[in-house]
Amino acid sequence: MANTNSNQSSTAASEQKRPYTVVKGSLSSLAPKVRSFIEEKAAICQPDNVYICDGSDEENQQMIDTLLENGMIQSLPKYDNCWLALTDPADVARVEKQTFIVTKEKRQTTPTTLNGIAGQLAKWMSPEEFSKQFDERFPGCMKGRTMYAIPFSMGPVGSPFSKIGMELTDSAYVVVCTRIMTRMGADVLKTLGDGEFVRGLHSMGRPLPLTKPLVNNWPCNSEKIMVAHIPDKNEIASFGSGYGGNSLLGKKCFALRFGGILAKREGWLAEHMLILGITNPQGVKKYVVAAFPSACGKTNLAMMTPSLPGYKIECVGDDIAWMRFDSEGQLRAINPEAGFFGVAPGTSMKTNPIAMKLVQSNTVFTNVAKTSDGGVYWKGIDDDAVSPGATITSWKRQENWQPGDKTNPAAHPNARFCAPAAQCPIMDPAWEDSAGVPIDAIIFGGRRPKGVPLIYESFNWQHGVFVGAAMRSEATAAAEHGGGKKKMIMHDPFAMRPFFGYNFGDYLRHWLSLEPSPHKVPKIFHVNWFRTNDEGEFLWPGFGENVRVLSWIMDRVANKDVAMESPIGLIPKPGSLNVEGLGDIDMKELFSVSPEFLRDECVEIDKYFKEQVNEDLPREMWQELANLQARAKKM
Ligand code: GTP
Ligand code: SPV
Ligand code: MN
Repeated sequence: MANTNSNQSSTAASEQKRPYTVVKGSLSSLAPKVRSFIEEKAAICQPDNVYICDGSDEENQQMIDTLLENGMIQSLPKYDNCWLALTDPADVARVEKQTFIVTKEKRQTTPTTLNGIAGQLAKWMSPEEFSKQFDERFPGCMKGRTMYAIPFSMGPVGSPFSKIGMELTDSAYVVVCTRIMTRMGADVLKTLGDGEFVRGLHSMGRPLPLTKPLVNNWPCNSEKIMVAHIPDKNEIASFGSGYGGNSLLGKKCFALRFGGILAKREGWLAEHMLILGITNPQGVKKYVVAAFPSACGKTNLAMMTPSLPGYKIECVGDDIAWMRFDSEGQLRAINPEAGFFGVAPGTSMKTNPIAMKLVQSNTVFTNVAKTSDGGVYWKGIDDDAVSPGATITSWKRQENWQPGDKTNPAAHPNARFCAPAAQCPIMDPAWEDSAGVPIDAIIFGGRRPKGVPLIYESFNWQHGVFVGAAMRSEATAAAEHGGGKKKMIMHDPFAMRPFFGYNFGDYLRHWLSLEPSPHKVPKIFHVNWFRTNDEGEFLWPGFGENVRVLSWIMDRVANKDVAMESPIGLIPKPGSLNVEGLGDIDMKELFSVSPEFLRDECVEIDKYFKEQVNEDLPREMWQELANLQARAKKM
């Protein structure tokens, strides 16, 4: 008894000594590892308050109230429980150049590059350098603010494939969005017990009192952004940005970069892929995954409303897939997320009616425009989004914004909606099944205005891995590339360039290693919805019409004889791709592959492999490149 008492009084004494107040929850009720993580980071960041999140509705309301008070969000009374955040224009996307993996050896992170050329495939930082950069940023970074401790699960709470993380952040916006994007709250702590978890530390980097005024009431420190991953310590440290993948640490940092490292070690896959189920008019259902670079159509495909009668699409996930082979050798996928952080511009009842229905409630919009009757607006939204007489205020708060103003877009091109998956009208019945859904096809794709056909199939698994490795796509607004010009065609292998957590050469070897029996590896395809004519107009209508391509893929999965060889891969035999009712489509141009294009492409891939992967590139990839070169030569 005496012992217990003295313990209690010493705990009480040390709690008094703490320079911060625990305003919600209690440290003493936490498992030792969780508690010491919070205490250790709070001692460094020096917040005024510590708030341990339980994920409840009341708590969420408190966050919303805080954000309203701080002018960080506005209400959108046209909808139900929807909010608009407008950021500092210096903080609008992921920052690729400031994202690092911290390992002892550089080669664990980055492939060997040619003659010291800067690596683009995962940026390395040494532990010493990290320590220095950390000390320049984090000590005292939360002064005057509240540190929120968010327990979250990637994947359904308690499922054997799920993984738990804890994010400490000084942004209530991050709390609100993490509650949408993950399973978050008290249940997670219960399931975790004193187990291991991924440790995320995030700060906007604007302690109080401010040394200069905020822009747009949005705290950030854009000159000092750093998103660092320390796999050896299971830690992520993110500073200076409140936006998307920089601040919602469960998403790209945890589920892709750390997920990838674990997946390599344990023989599974963590990929930047949507997961969907497609049922054809005969009632056959298949699941496919697709990897397209950021802002290249994953969300749209995952929620597609098929134009062909009798087809049904159901959504499992729109951004990240965790996949493993089961004991029968069947590849199975789960979506580790619980929400969508989707691109708003371009979304309409015509292109993505499901998303339009999804965002009518419980949604946080970021950097879209607002109508005077409390609705949202962006480029490509339906005309009736603006009620008669209503005016538009742009994301930069420019009032009376006029449609047609091209210099100042209404919404930022990377404006996003953040909405709970559970309320998506076409979620697949198995979307939370912890066994995952069986995957029968893997699709790669990108924005290729020239040269690349609408659809082709790889000759085999090894060739498919090469197709992934050789992926290129037009740069988009989803990331700040640092100097990257808008319309540049960039390499984006597996749509993972910004998300590799370890050496890309090892990543390729991992993919190649998955082929042998008992694994039944899925067929691999490549699609391109974005080919244009000389006027720059899309040759393919896209969106709901993409079901025609998925239908051909289903035929191939069923081993139907509908493909023929071309130098780039297997393409549809004439008449096998259903284009009935599409009107004037230039099929010849859509499928043409010119020898000049293919030869130039080979030169470019060769240069990239040499410069960026060099000695680390698996021999099989050089062999596939040589095969492609040979096929191009014969044309
Ligand atoms: P991230 O969330 O950044 O990973 O992007 P994503 O891959 O989910 O891309 P998303 O589906 O949000 O699409 C990005 C943009 O491409 C939107 O503006 C869409 O309207 C547009 N888009 C999507 N699918 C198609 C298509 O089939 N054809 C055309 N022309 N545009 C499309
Ligand atoms: C992407 O860029 O691929 C996204 C958005 O899905 S973010 O969460 O910001 O990474
Ligand atoms: Mn993405």
